[in-house]
Amino acid sequence: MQADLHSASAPDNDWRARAAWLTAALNRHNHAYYVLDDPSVPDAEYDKLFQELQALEAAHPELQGSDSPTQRVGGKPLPQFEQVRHSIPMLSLGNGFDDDDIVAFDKRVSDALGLVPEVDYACELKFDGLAINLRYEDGVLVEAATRGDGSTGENVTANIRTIRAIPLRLHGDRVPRVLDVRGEVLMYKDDFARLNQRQRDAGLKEFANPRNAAAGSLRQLDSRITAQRALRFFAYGIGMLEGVDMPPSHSALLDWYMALGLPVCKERAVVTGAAGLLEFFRDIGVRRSQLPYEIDGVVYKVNRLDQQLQLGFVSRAPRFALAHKFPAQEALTVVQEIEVQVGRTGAITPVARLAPVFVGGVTVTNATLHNEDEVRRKDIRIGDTVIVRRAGDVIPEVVACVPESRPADAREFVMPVACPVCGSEIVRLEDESIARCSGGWIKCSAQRKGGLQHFASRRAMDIEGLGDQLIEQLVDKQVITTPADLYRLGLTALAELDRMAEKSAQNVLAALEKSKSTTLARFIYGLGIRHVGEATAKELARHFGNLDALLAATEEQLLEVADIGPVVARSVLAFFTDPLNLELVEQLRAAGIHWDEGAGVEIKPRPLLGNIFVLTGTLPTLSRDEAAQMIEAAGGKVSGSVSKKTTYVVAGSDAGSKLAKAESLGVSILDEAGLLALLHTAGMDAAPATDDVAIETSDLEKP
Ligand code: 5U1
Repeated sequence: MQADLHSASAPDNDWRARAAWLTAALNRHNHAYYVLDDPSVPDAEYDKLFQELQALEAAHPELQGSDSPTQRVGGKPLPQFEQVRHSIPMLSLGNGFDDDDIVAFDKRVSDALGLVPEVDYACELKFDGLAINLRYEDGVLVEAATRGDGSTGENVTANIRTIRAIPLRLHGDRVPRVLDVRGEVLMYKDDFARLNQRQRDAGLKEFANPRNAAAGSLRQLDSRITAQRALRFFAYGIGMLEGVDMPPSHSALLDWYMALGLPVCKERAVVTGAAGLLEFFRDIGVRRSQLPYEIDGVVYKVNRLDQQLQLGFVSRAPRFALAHKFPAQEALTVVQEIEVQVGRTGAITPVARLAPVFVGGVTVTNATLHNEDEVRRKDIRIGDTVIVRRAGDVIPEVVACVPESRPADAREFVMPVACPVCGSEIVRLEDESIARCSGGWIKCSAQRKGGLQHFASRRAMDIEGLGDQLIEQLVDKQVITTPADLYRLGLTALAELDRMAEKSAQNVLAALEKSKSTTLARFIYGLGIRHVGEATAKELARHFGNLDALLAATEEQLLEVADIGPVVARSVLAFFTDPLNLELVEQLRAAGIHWDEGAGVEIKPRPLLGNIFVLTGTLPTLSRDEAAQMIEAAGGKVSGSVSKKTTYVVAGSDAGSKLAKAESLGVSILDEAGLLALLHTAGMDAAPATDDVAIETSDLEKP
């Protein structure tokens, strides 16, 4: 029976049937969300079904099939990845960079096929991710391996099973005996930004780009960490196939994959000849920045399988395929001036004004230099020739200068003493890398604009139609000063702005009204408290449950919130003790901003609060990062040096001077087993926290 999710006739009297129904329903919802890109139920509904299935499986473990959606949460950490030999090697692709390369490719192909004047090609995207082989036997996912060197990869099955886009069981009536699906694991740009925000909030290292984040997430020995990372997958190739005939063309293969329930990217086309290839390339190039994931080019494959076989291979790449790469995203240009920009927290960022240069499809005239120390470290001077990099949508940055090209009159950057916007003094605290305008948002319109733009942004109050330029106008014309003023705006004031028709003004007012119904987490995030990113705002909302409890929180109480350390706690406290901020909060509440209060106060246990640990030497099974995560999850702090304040030194093999110092100071010394026992006694699960550790990943998987 194909029971409808919402149907009252869904079986619930018989637990076995109910579990089967829940499994099917959850798998269907995963497919709708991750493969069809068309969610079928709200998240809360999905969670309810998921929890019901989990409870049923806990009561009747024999129900827990390997394709159950509950099996995507990750399992015990592996000591290492096993090696897997690919039955058919995973090949790489030849590259083309300009129109001539593509015309030459098409000519090579049509000449080799003889008498074929115009060849049909399947065109698709070249994802900036990690190539993977998925082995399905009788429709069940049995093994997943990285590309590795093409012949041998690593067994990452446990991690791959956590990716909801990947079906654990294939659908339909043409399920083969054996199928190797090849494709790419990647991370969407939005998910990458959220992950890095979480890394920042937790004081952890950020990932350089979505590809590194995807690679780092997939190459985790602890699949519970992978399960926390939003990874995606697109299928684009095939290895072994048994039990079903090979489809006659590449496009038919991808259609079949879709029928099997595998995710296939919808950005694909079948075109004819070199002209068709170049048209596809240009079309994707124009839309590249709007795609939700990063790509570094497109891929062309001769569409007909018999023709592919006829063409064969050269060394490790097929003759029938080519990657057409986008131009390099780095370029050389000259720094004409270095000016400073003022951010919403008053942060002063040096910005290089550049001689216009074409990088990765756009003309760049400005690039961030991050902060004064970076300018000195990279030794960038006005007049220098520099390398500019543009990665996806990220603000272009100056990577390095070319010292040989430095002119004699190159000038050093001098940090101004006064804010270029409001004239207030620029100050830089001793232990901070960032200089700031001391004007605050009352005096400094740049901070006002930044704060309002942040408040209205999608992840905060999500006020649609209230864009950055509109806010700039409203501030410049002194129509608004604070976020509370937004809710006092009327049709006349808005309609008087440049380029604002009455209909658009009405839309903005409707969006403002809609934004009043929000969540506590969005509201806290929207306030723009320093060091409070989205993840911290969520933690604060979850922990305190209502705004008044947060407003009344002491520093000690703030420190009890998961992942909040002294710097964040002091920043939150300072924000909520400033009378102007308190008045703003009250005005916003009075304007009608509301959320569901008292969603439950969840206080995570922090049994090791106040204990300082130092890790030294190599532990037998845990990495230092893992041990540190476990300690911090239990409320302990990890320090780099031993002192009288140290509570425990955790020592592994080859521990050196830190161990000796601990002995001389009489500090308690634990080995790994001792640490695990301590965590166990403290009631903490002896497993690394599933939160994030940024792992430096090399370009291991890239052909
Ligand atoms: N889209 C796509 N990416 N990609 C990468 N197709 C594709 N095919 C590949 C590779 C390495 O290889 C086969 C042509 C062998």
